[in-house]
Amino acid sequence: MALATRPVTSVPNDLEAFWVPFTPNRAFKKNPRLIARAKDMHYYTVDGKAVMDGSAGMWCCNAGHNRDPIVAAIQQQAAELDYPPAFQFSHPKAFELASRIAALAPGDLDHVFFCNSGSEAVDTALKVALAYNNVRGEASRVRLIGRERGYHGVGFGGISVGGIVANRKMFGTALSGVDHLPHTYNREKQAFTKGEPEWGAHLADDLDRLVALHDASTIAAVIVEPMSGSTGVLPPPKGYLQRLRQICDKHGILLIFDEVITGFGRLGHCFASERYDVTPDMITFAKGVTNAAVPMAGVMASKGIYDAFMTGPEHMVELFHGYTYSGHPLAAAAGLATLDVYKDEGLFERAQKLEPVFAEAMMSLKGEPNVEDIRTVGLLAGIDLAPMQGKPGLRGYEATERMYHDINIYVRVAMDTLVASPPLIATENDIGEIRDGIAKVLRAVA
Ligand code: PXG
Repeated sequence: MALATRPVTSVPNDLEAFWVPFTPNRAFKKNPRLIARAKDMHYYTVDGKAVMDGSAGMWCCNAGHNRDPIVAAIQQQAAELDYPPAFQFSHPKAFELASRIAALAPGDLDHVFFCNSGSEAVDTALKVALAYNNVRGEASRVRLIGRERGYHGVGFGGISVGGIVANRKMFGTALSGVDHLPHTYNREKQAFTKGEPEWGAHLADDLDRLVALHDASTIAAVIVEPMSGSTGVLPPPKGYLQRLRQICDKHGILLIFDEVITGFGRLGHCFASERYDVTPDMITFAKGVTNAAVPMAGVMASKGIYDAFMTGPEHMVELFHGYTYSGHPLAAAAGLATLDVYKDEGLFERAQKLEPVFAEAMMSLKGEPNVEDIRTVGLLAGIDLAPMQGKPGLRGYEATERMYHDINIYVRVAMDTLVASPPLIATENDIGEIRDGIAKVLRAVA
């Protein structure tokens, strides 16, 4: 039976128990937005409407939804091996996937530590940075540097180095010894830029200021998203990441790229690191690695970092860290099938080819009501809307409601910014449809 004509999942009659994450629960439960199923570019709501997915879920279903080879791989794995112990034992597919990811990684990032979410990957990378400095005899390097407007998940490590105020202010002081670089967005200098803005590389020099303040001997690592996603798509200014790399090298500071969003094709390469020709010491990834079909994330570390731990008695654990579900068989199977789809369908190259078409389509929304800025890079666009007077976030929330209930399109909204990041399988027609859908939404909330 065709997907859209199958009977729909029933609507639950009690929405109270589920505390919905990052969602206004009372408003949601009065008028819920429930998805029953998905295929390729579309979601299908519980009452059977097709909704164009303009954001690949939450930047994660890069190959489109419910892809047959990925579904089959998960089904087969579930029947074969549900779970082996993740510590002191493992299973073949975890090794196979790690090798495949290492082969895709830039430079000598040859080792993969598996986690289950981007937040865990970030906390893992920060812990590895601290522990690495211990094992190499530089235990005084305890400070971690993040950046304003950065999003690194919701663990205590991630919110500490992160720079989104609402995610931090309710949760005490989190980690101590953290400092932040300035963010790189300046509307006056950068408004309506396609790709990386010309202005702003000098902002990386602020790391020199932090080194002067704290001394390099106290700083373990700098973590940044090569392109800040959650805060509304802020591509790095031209030359900024190279400069950050140089300053880190000068002072023996590790550089971590959080590629949870940018990994697996979003910017037209497997990793943003490739697009910008800057190799960090660690990369965190999640989302696209399994096309979001099973939760999985990880950290890629350089050979130098991994080797530094491989000392001491061989029967002893080298890094006291890991998760029950690190490298879970269902995730590993989904990951292997996903990497095959990316390769067989040339989806990263496809994203690269579509970038100018997508940028043009998104920029053509300039002039629609309340549009204050549009930024595009890869298959990503951030569209800032003027907030309603005295009610920041309300226009954005209304956009989320209207698009689901009336317009049959979905794009992610953060406060008053709309973010489009379509699956990499999108056709030029799909991009046109997403563009027109967004235009309707903008007029509906004018
Ligand atoms: N780092 C980055 C750069 C992220 O974007 C995380 C870490 C955390 O991943 P987990 O798997 O713990 O959620 C993220 C997640 C949005 C949005 O629309 C962004 C994320 C998640 C949900 C929504 O801005 N990014």
